[in-house]
Amino acid sequence: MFFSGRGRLEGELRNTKIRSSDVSHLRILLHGQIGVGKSCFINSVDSAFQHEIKNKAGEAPCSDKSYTKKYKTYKIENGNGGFLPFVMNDVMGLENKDGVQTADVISALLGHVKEGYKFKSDTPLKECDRNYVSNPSPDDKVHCLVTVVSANSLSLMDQSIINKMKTVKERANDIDIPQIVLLTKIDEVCLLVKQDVKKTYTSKKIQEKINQCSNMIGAPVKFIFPVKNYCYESDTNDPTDILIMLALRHMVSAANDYVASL
Ligand SMILES: Nc1nc2c(ncn2[C@@H]2O[C@H](COP(=O)(O)OP(=O)(O)OP(=O)(O)O)[C@@H](O)[C@H]2O)c(=O)[nH]1
Ligand SMILES: [Mg+2]
Repeated sequence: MFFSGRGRLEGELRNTKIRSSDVSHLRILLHGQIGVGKSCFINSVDSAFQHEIKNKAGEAPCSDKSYTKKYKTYKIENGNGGFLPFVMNDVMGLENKDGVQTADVISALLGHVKEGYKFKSDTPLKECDRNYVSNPSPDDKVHCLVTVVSANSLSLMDQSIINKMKTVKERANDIDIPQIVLLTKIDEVCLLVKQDVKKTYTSKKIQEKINQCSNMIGAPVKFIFPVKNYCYESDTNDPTDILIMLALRHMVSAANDYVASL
Protein backbone atom coordinates (compact mmCIF):
# COMPACT_ATOMS: atom_id res chain seq x y z
CA MET A 1 0.00 0.00 0.00
CA PHE A 2 2.80 2.39 0.95
CA PHE A 3 4.81 1.64 -2.14
CA SER A 4 2.49 2.94 -4.80
CA GLY A 5 1.45 6.44 -5.70
CA ARG A 6 4.89 7.90 -6.25
CA GLY A 7 3.50 10.22 -8.97
CA ARG A 8 0.74 11.47 -6.67
CA LEU A 9 3.23 12.23 -3.89
CA GLU A 10 5.54 14.06 -6.29
CA GLY A 11 2.60 16.04 -7.69
CA GLU A 12 1.38 17.02 -4.21
CA LEU A 13 4.85 18.23 -3.26
CA ARG A 14 5.42 20.10 -6.53
CA ASN A 15 2.05 21.86 -6.25
CA THR A 16 2.19 22.80 -2.57
CA LYS A 17 0.68 26.25 -2.06
CA ILE A 18 2.30 28.18 0.75
CA ARG A 19 -0.36 29.13 3.29
CA SER A 20 1.12 32.50 4.20
CA SER A 21 1.81 35.57 2.08
CA ASP A 22 4.69 36.51 4.39
CA VAL A 23 7.00 33.73 3.23
CA SER A 24 8.22 32.83 -0.25
CA HIS A 25 9.42 29.33 0.70
CA LEU A 26 9.11 26.82 3.53
CA ARG A 27 12.46 26.36 5.24
CA ILE A 28 13.43 22.92 6.57
CA LEU A 29 16.51 22.58 8.80
CA LEU A 30 18.31 19.26 9.24
CA HIS A 31 20.54 18.69 12.24
CA GLY A 32 22.09 15.68 13.93
CA GLN A 33 25.30 13.84 14.61
CA ILE A 34 28.24 13.86 12.20
CA GLY A 35 27.91 11.48 9.27
CA VAL A 36 24.28 10.45 9.78
CA GLY A 37 23.27 11.43 6.24
CA LYS A 38 21.96 15.00 6.52
CA SER A 39 23.61 16.22 3.30
CA CYS A 40 22.88 12.90 1.65
CA PHE A 41 19.15 13.36 2.37
CA ILE A 42 19.19 16.78 0.67
CA ASN A 43 20.92 15.17 -2.33
CA SER A 44 18.40 12.32 -2.23
CA VAL A 45 15.46 14.76 -2.32
CA ASP A 46 17.07 16.53 -5.28
CA SER A 47 17.69 13.17 -6.99
CA ALA A 48 14.08 12.05 -6.45
CA PHE A 49 12.71 15.22 -8.10
CA GLN A 50 15.26 15.36 -10.93
CA HIS A 51 14.93 11.60 -11.60
CA GLU A 52 18.72 11.23 -11.55
CA ILE A 53 21.40 11.04 -8.88
CA LYS A 54 22.48 14.50 -7.72
CA ASN A 55 25.19 15.65 -5.36
CA LYS A 56 24.75 19.38 -4.69
CA ALA A 57 25.31 19.10 -0.96
CA GLY A 58 28.72 17.48 -0.49
CA GLU A 59 28.76 14.17 1.37
CA ALA A 60 31.33 12.84 3.77
CA PRO A 61 33.41 9.83 2.72
CA CYS A 62 33.82 8.58 6.33
CA SER A 63 35.21 10.75 9.04
CA ASP A 64 34.89 11.74 12.66
CA LYS A 65 34.89 15.42 11.66
CA SER A 66 31.91 17.13 10.09
CA TYR A 67 32.13 17.38 6.32
CA THR A 68 29.53 20.15 6.16
CA LYS A 69 30.99 23.35 7.52
CA LYS A 70 28.99 26.14 5.89
CA TYR A 71 25.41 27.21 6.33
CA LYS A 72 23.89 26.86 2.90
CA THR A 73 20.35 26.90 1.51
CA TYR A 74 19.50 24.25 -1.06
CA LYS A 75 16.71 24.84 -3.55
CA ILE A 76 15.25 22.13 -5.73
CA GLU A 77 14.66 22.96 -9.41
CA ASN A 78 11.11 22.41 -10.62
CA GLY A 79 12.03 21.84 -14.28
CA ASN A 80 10.38 25.07 -15.51
CA GLY A 81 13.21 27.42 -14.62
CA GLY A 82 11.86 27.87 -11.08
CA PHE A 83 12.15 26.10 -7.76
CA LEU A 84 9.96 23.96 -5.52
CA PRO A 85 8.19 25.83 -2.67
CA PHE A 86 10.53 24.54 0.03
CA VAL A 87 14.23 24.98 0.75
CA MET A 88 16.54 22.86 2.89
CA ASN A 89 19.50 23.68 5.10
CA ASP A 90 21.83 21.40 6.95
CA VAL A 91 24.32 22.40 9.59
CA MET A 92 27.68 21.08 10.67
CA GLY A 93 27.19 17.78 12.56
CA LEU A 94 26.82 17.55 16.34
CA GLU A 95 29.80 15.97 18.04
CA ASN A 96 31.52 16.12 21.39
CA LYS A 97 34.66 17.93 20.23
CA ASP A 98 34.67 18.91 16.59
CA GLY A 99 30.99 19.49 15.95
CA VAL A 100 28.64 22.42 15.71
CA GLN A 101 27.78 24.39 18.83
CA THR A 102 24.23 23.76 20.06
CA ALA A 103 23.76 27.53 20.26
CA ASP A 104 24.52 27.76 16.53
CA VAL A 105 21.82 25.24 15.65
CA ILE A 106 19.39 27.34 17.69
CA SER A 107 20.62 30.51 15.94
CA ALA A 108 19.97 28.82 12.58
CA LEU A 109 16.51 27.83 13.79
CA LEU A 110 15.72 31.45 14.57
CA GLY A 111 17.11 32.73 11.27
CA HIS A 112 20.16 34.46 12.73
CA VAL A 113 22.81 32.64 10.67
CA LYS A 114 23.88 34.33 7.44
CA GLU A 115 24.08 32.26 4.28
CA GLY A 116 27.64 31.00 3.77
CA TYR A 117 28.65 31.28 7.44
CA LYS A 118 31.40 28.81 8.29
CA PHE A 119 30.61 27.17 11.63
CA LYS A 120 33.32 27.12 14.26
CA SER A 121 33.37 24.14 16.59
CA ASP A 122 35.00 26.10 19.41
CA THR A 123 32.84 29.25 19.51
CA PRO A 124 29.21 30.00 18.76
CA LEU A 125 28.17 32.79 16.40
CA LYS A 126 27.90 36.02 18.38
CA GLU A 127 25.46 38.88 17.94
CA CYS A 128 28.31 41.25 17.11
CA ASP A 129 29.55 39.04 14.25
CA ARG A 130 28.90 40.28 10.69
CA ASN A 131 27.46 36.81 9.95
CA TYR A 132 24.76 37.28 12.60
CA VAL A 133 21.40 38.30 11.12
CA SER A 134 19.91 40.58 13.75
CA ASN A 135 16.46 41.01 12.24
CA PRO A 136 15.64 37.79 10.41
CA SER A 137 12.76 37.89 7.95
CA PRO A 138 10.03 35.22 8.06
CA ASP A 139 11.86 33.63 5.09
CA ASP A 140 15.13 33.36 7.05
CA LYS A 141 13.49 31.52 9.95
CA VAL A 142 13.12 27.75 10.03
CA HIS A 143 9.60 26.35 9.64
CA CYS A 144 10.31 22.69 10.34
CA LEU A 145 13.15 21.14 12.33
CA VAL A 146 14.36 17.70 11.32
CA THR A 147 16.52 15.66 13.67
CA VAL A 148 18.50 13.15 11.66
CA VAL A 149 19.50 9.89 13.35
CA SER A 150 21.27 6.94 11.78
CA ALA A 151 19.67 3.54 12.41
CA ASN A 152 23.05 1.82 12.46
CA SER A 153 24.60 4.02 15.13
CA LEU A 154 21.59 4.52 17.44
CA SER A 155 22.90 2.12 20.05
CA LEU A 156 26.30 3.83 20.04
CA MET A 157 24.97 7.34 20.54
CA ASP A 158 26.62 9.22 23.35
CA GLN A 159 24.31 10.64 26.04
CA SER A 160 25.97 14.05 25.59
CA ILE A 161 24.90 14.12 21.91
CA ILE A 162 21.36 13.12 22.87
CA ASN A 163 21.33 15.94 25.43
CA LYS A 164 22.44 18.42 22.76
CA MET A 165 19.62 17.25 20.51
CA LYS A 166 17.16 17.62 23.37
CA THR A 167 18.32 21.20 24.00
CA VAL A 168 17.61 22.12 20.37
CA LYS A 169 14.30 20.25 20.50
CA GLU A 170 13.20 22.13 23.62
CA ARG A 171 14.01 25.49 22.02
CA ALA A 172 12.00 24.52 18.94
CA ASN A 173 9.15 23.41 21.22
CA ASP A 174 9.19 26.77 23.02
CA ILE A 175 8.51 28.58 19.78
CA ASP A 176 6.17 25.91 18.36
CA ILE A 177 8.35 24.96 15.40
CA PRO A 178 7.18 21.54 14.20
CA GLN A 179 9.69 18.71 14.42
CA ILE A 180 10.20 15.38 12.82
CA VAL A 181 12.86 12.69 12.98
CA LEU A 182 14.51 11.11 9.98
CA LEU A 183 15.89 7.62 10.57
CA THR A 184 18.56 7.06 7.90
CA LYS A 185 20.74 4.11 6.88
CA ILE A 186 17.93 1.59 7.38
CA ASP A 187 19.63 -0.55 4.72
CA GLU A 188 22.57 -0.98 7.07
CA VAL A 189 20.52 -2.55 9.85
CA CYS A 190 18.24 -4.84 7.84
CA LEU A 191 19.44 -7.04 5.00
CA LEU A 192 15.85 -7.52 3.78
CA VAL A 193 15.50 -3.76 3.37
CA LYS A 194 18.89 -3.49 1.72
CA GLN A 195 17.73 -6.03 -0.85
CA ASP A 196 14.25 -4.54 -1.19
CA VAL A 197 13.33 -1.12 0.23
CA LYS A 198 9.64 -2.08 -0.02
CA LYS A 199 10.18 -4.29 3.06
CA THR A 200 10.70 -1.22 5.27
CA TYR A 201 7.27 -1.19 6.88
CA THR A 202 7.14 -4.95 7.46
CA SER A 203 10.68 -5.28 8.81
CA LYS A 204 10.75 -6.10 12.54
CA LYS A 205 14.27 -4.75 12.76
CA ILE A 206 13.23 -1.34 11.41
CA GLN A 207 10.22 -1.23 13.76
CA GLU A 208 12.59 -2.03 16.62
CA LYS A 209 14.91 0.81 15.57
CA ILE A 210 11.99 3.25 15.31
CA ASN A 211 10.91 2.33 18.86
CA GLN A 212 14.47 2.61 20.15
CA CYS A 213 14.83 6.01 18.50
CA SER A 214 11.51 7.15 19.97
CA ASN A 215 12.63 6.19 23.50
CA MET A 216 16.08 7.69 23.14
CA ILE A 217 15.18 11.09 21.82
CA GLY A 218 11.66 11.35 23.11
CA ALA A 219 9.81 11.65 19.80
CA PRO A 220 6.46 10.04 18.99
CA VAL A 221 6.80 7.00 16.70
CA LYS A 222 4.46 8.54 14.11
CA PHE A 223 6.92 11.42 13.62
CA ILE A 224 9.88 9.14 12.91
CA PHE A 225 10.38 8.53 9.20
CA PRO A 226 12.67 5.74 8.02
CA VAL A 227 14.60 6.49 4.81
CA LYS A 228 17.29 4.98 2.70
CA ASN A 229 19.29 7.72 1.07
CA TYR A 230 20.80 7.44 -2.37
CA CYS A 231 24.38 6.63 -1.52
CA TYR A 232 25.57 3.85 -3.84
CA GLU A 233 22.92 3.78 -6.59
CA SER A 234 23.58 5.11 -10.08
CA ASP A 235 19.90 5.72 -10.76
CA THR A 236 16.76 6.53 -8.78
CA ASN A 237 13.95 4.02 -8.13
CA ASP A 238 10.32 4.33 -7.01
CA PRO A 239 10.45 2.62 -3.57
CA THR A 240 13.41 4.73 -2.43
CA ASP A 241 11.78 7.90 -3.83
CA ILE A 242 8.55 7.06 -2.01
CA LEU A 243 10.19 6.80 1.43
CA ILE A 244 12.02 10.08 0.81
CA MET A 245 8.85 11.82 -0.40
CA LEU A 246 6.70 10.47 2.47
CA ALA A 247 9.12 12.02 4.94
CA LEU A 248 9.32 15.21 2.91
CA ARG A 249 5.55 15.50 2.59
CA HIS A 250 5.27 15.49 6.36
CA MET A 251 8.00 18.14 6.72
CA VAL A 252 6.42 20.39 4.09
CA SER A 253 2.90 19.99 5.45
CA ALA A 254 4.03 20.67 9.05
CA ALA A 255 6.03 23.71 7.89
CA ASN A 256 3.00 24.97 5.96
CA ASP A 257 0.69 24.59 8.98
CA TYR A 258 3.27 26.47 11.01
CA VAL A 259 3.59 29.46 8.67
CA ALA A 260 -0.21 29.63 8.39
CA SER A 261 -0.40 29.93 12.18
CA LEU A 262 2.07 32.84 12.47
N1 LIG B 1 24.10 2.86 3.47
C1 LIG B 1 23.72 4.13 3.63
N2 LIG B 1 24.65 5.10 3.68
C2 LIG B 1 24.24 6.38 3.83
C3 LIG B 1 22.85 6.72 3.97
N3 LIG B 1 22.78 8.07 4.14
C4 LIG B 1 24.04 8.54 4.10
N4 LIG B 1 24.93 7.53 3.92
C5 LIG B 1 26.40 7.64 3.83
O1 LIG B 1 26.87 8.19 5.05
C6 LIG B 1 27.99 9.04 4.82
C7 LIG B 1 27.76 10.39 5.48
O2 LIG B 1 26.69 11.06 4.84
P1 LIG B 1 26.55 12.66 4.86
O3 LIG B 1 25.29 13.01 4.17
O4 LIG B 1 27.78 13.32 4.38
O5 LIG B 1 26.41 12.90 6.41
P2 LIG B 1 26.21 14.29 7.17
O6 LIG B 1 25.21 14.03 8.24
O7 LIG B 1 25.91 15.39 6.21
O8 LIG B 1 27.66 14.48 7.82
P3 LIG B 1 28.45 15.82 8.26
O9 LIG B 1 28.27 16.89 7.24
O10 LIG B 1 29.87 15.34 8.34
O11 LIG B 1 27.91 16.19 9.61
C8 LIG B 1 28.15 9.13 3.29
O12 LIG B 1 29.21 8.28 2.91
C9 LIG B 1 26.83 8.64 2.76
O13 LIG B 1 26.94 8.02 1.50
C10 LIG B 1 21.87 5.67 3.92
O14 LIG B 1 20.65 5.87 4.03
N5 LIG B 1 22.38 4.40 3.74
MG1 LIG C 1 26.90 17.11 5.73
